[in-house]
Amino acid sequence: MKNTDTYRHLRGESVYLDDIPEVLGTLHALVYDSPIAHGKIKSVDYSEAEKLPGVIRIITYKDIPGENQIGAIIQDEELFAEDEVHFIGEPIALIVAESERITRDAKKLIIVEFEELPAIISPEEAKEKGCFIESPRTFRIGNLKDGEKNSKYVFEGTAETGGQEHLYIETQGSYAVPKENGQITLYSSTQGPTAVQQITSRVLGIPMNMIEVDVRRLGGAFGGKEDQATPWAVMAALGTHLLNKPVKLSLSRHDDLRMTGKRHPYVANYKIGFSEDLKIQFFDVEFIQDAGAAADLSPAITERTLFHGTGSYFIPNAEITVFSCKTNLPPNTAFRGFGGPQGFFAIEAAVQYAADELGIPAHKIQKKNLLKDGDEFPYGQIADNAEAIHSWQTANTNFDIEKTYAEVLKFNKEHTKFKKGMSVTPLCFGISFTNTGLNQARALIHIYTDGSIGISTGAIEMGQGVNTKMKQVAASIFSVPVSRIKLETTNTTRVANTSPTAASSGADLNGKAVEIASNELLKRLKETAAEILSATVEDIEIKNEQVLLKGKETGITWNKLVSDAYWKRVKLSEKGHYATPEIHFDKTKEKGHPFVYHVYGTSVTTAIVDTMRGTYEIEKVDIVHDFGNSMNILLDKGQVEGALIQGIGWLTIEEIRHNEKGQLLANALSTYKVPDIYSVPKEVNIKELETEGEKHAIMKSKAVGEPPFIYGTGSFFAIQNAVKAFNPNYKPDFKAPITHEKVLMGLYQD
Ligand code: LUZ
Ligand code: MOS
Repeated sequence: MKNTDTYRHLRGESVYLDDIPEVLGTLHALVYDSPIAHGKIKSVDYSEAEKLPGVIRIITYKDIPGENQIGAIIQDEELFAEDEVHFIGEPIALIVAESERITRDAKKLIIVEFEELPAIISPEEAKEKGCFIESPRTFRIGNLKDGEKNSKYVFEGTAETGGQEHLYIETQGSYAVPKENGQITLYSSTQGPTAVQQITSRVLGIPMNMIEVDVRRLGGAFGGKEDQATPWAVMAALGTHLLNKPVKLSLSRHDDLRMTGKRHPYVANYKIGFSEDLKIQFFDVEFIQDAGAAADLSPAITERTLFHGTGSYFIPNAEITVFSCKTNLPPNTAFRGFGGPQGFFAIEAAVQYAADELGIPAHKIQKKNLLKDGDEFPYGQIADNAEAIHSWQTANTNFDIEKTYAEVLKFNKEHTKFKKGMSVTPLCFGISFTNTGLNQARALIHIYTDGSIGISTGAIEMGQGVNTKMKQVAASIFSVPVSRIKLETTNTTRVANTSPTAASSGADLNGKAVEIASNELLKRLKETAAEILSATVEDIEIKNEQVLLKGKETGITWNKLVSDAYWKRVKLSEKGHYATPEIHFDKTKEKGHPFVYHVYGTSVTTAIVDTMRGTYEIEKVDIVHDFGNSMNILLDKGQVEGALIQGIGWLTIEEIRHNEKGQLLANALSTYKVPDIYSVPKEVNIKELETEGEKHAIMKSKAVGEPPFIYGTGSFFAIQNAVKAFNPNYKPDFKAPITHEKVLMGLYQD
């Protein structure tokens, strides 16, 4: 089944924030932001800007009726800077005018004087100076000393990953419309409508029930709108609150690139030990995370790095520490994988480095250390239904890892102008918000008297197809065609206290809530049918819009049943509430059972490098992925392909750079290269791992949004291996991204 939005997307008919018709009298807003990375605000002069015809008001922290505070996990971030600025792009004021054009002209007339302070641009410097977002956290299993004792080979090294721009096609934005009595309807391109509502309430000093957040869909998000959609919505709402007029704030691409956070860059320093037979005996790793100037979601992202510090391997003795470091850059934020990919890269770099030193292919080490049932993760959870070995073996059966490797060797013997490299990537990704309390969702279902169905959930449609999945859940329970079901906007008045659509859990959590509500309604309708037919409920079935009694047609259609139920005054609306069972985590011990299940998989990547130019292509990626029992293989394969290419982009060509003043150099699509059609592997094969499906996943169909991002890891090592095949003097540095320039330098390093 296709994504039910596809037809309208292709015709340009789908409605995004900018497509909402503006109410007459709508004002437009633009943010005036800090041009320096760190400093004191000495003086501000808005007078010239205020005089410009069409400028309605310039709003600063002084106009905030509630708290000037937008921090969600830690309250350490002002909406508008008061005395000090901490990064380039930090909002200082909001210009509200009759048109967007006027706001831009007014911005040029604002004069602010700063006293510049030293800026910290590197996380290592922040660590040395003790600038942290929170105290470092460590996960431990076994004992490193035992591990060292049992090790024949010990290696030490460093692995680094860079930032990444989300590049959602729809930039951040919001539109606030005043309603009677000070109420506000807030349209926002957000993954977290409740977060927007909470923070707006805090800043405006009005209760949450005065603010209705409504979201039709997003033009992409990738984590960038989990937390960082909030400030723009709060600003629009503040404008509306102060002026009693509709206010729209939609970021230009340049403003969005400059002002919003990215994926967190990490530096990992590790020590790893192996027994004679190449079993990992210990892994001691310290991650230095660049959090930017405020906490944002960094404490949660730190957690997911800790949880994925041992990758897909069982390591009996491990110590994983993350230092979340405060720098003078825009606060980094959620991005598909949420700290997990950075963890995976470090352990895979350690394994690859060890393999290089030992003169063997990395897959020989990987294969020996895969997780199996009964193995303990460093956070205390015991692996069950582990598919690491199964997916590896299935990859081997279908794609013959040794043969692929032998072919690469053979190619490299016969060619010098081009060299190839291959790499295997095992995947094991934990599903559930690591903050246990967030693992809940609600759905509201109405069956109308004509038999059509309307569903509201807390899930945000951002192109991933969650609405299609919600329709599938209800359609299968009611046995009606999907076309009879409408997915309503995500709206905090209909479904309250939503968790963000994040952590790959949108379909699971909201789908389960739809399932619960649908089953309740179905039960009621069956009881009604039993009453009409003077039969027992157990003998009633509803199938293909017909009521069956003991398997035989009764002539009662779905429409008639619904209508009769209404006239019998049966409740045709239901709210479902789902809370993930079995999960818990004790932060004081750093142990528990945080994930309801894990997603596994194995990918095999082959890359080819042009040894004269340093350019490369990903030739092929063969994937065996654990979908559980996919409820929609088209959508799910789309997620795997998209995540794979986004992962490849992160580790190969996407390079976030700042100058020493903290200015973003990669500030446009001319200076920040994202994957295009040429970056896409020439061949991608995705095979479904055969499993029984997962009972805690919606319709046994496992979460799929983030896990396959990890498959991109293989591109880095495959390219690096190709360079090694050309230049025996090459000293790989395990610093991602491995850009074409870096490859060229590596090819001719001596
Ligand atoms: N967001 C969050 C996430 O708040 N908690 C998580 O565990 C998470 N994981 C992945 C992506 N977003
Ligand atoms: Mo996310 S990284 O918003 O699941």
